[in-house]
Amino acid sequence: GKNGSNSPDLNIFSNEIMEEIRIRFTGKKSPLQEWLKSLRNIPNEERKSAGAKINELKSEIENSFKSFSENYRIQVENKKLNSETDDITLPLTQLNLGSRHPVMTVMRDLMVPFQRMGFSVVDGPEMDNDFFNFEALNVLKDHPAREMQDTFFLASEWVLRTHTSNVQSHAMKERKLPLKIVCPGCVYRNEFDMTHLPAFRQIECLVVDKGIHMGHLRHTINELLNAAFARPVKLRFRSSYFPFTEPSAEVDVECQQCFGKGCRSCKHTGWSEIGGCGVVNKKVLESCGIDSSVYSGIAFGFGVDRIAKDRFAISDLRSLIDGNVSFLKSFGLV
Ligand code: FA5
Repeated sequence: GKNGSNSPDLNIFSNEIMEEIRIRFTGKKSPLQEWLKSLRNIPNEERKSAGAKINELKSEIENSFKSFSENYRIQVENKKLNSETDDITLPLTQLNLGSRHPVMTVMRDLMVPFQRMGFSVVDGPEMDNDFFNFEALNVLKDHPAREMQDTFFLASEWVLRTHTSNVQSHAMKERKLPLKIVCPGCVYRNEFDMTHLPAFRQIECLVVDKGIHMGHLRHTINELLNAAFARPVKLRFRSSYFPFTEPSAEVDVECQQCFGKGCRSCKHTGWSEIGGCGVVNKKVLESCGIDSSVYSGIAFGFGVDRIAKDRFAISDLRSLIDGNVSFLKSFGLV
């Protein structure tokens, strides 16, 4: 080493060179080994102490080589570390994982049975002509049913769709029969309170084929809602009115907080309204050019945000959209 010290000079010595030197001094052909061999030529009484001395010398040499190579390793490592700019010893900052929005959790879960039952997923325009959102669905101008949905009007004949039922009219006019479609999407209404959002999501379902009836409707709704709530739920079909279905019903799910007993969340009714359904009105089939003496259809449209509200016991729908991160984080990755 430099100045007689044991610290290796990285520029002069490499590990390979040092190894060569070590072998020369302690290896099989080294003078040390020769001395050990020549021990047999000296008298018995001196052999033991001479052997011990040679071995002592040998281990001294080996130790200094060992400490040299250890120092060498440390220096190489330090040189490498000093040349690196990343400090791998810094503690990790906490990873900020996101969480799944409860409405997306419901949306994901309720699509599963549709996949299994072989439905096609169909998209529709959020900005649509009055014709598809209303007229084609038998919601005529001046019809009081127009008042049922607070419409955002755009230019002249254009509206923000008030329900995903507009996809029904597009599909029946533009697609080949039979139809077996499901349409998830955003819809818009001019209202805002604890149970009403101005922009919310619906899931629409439409089946048009020969021999389709109420039984298919009930079964499909059952499958869908059990998946959407991730547990079996009790349903109630309440007779109602929609211009595009006849007969029509509103679907209620047993309140998931009081299980029918009545509480504040269900306004003491024991039930929560989720959506509407019915057998497609013959007038609608005919106006879309479908022969209603051959084909029949069923349809329903549910509020996805309302399902999320009930499933996760959220008291105010508005908390789904006000961007409070700690509220959203409380759902984790459901
Ligand atoms: C309709 O929109 C019909 N198109 C449903 C339908 C489809 C009936 C096919 C028959 C055949 P309604 O206006 O009741 O119906 O809305 C359906 C559901 O959307 C409601 O039950 C509710 O769960 C949800 N919903 C309605 N308005 C809002 C709102 N402002 N915010 C959140 N959810 C809403």
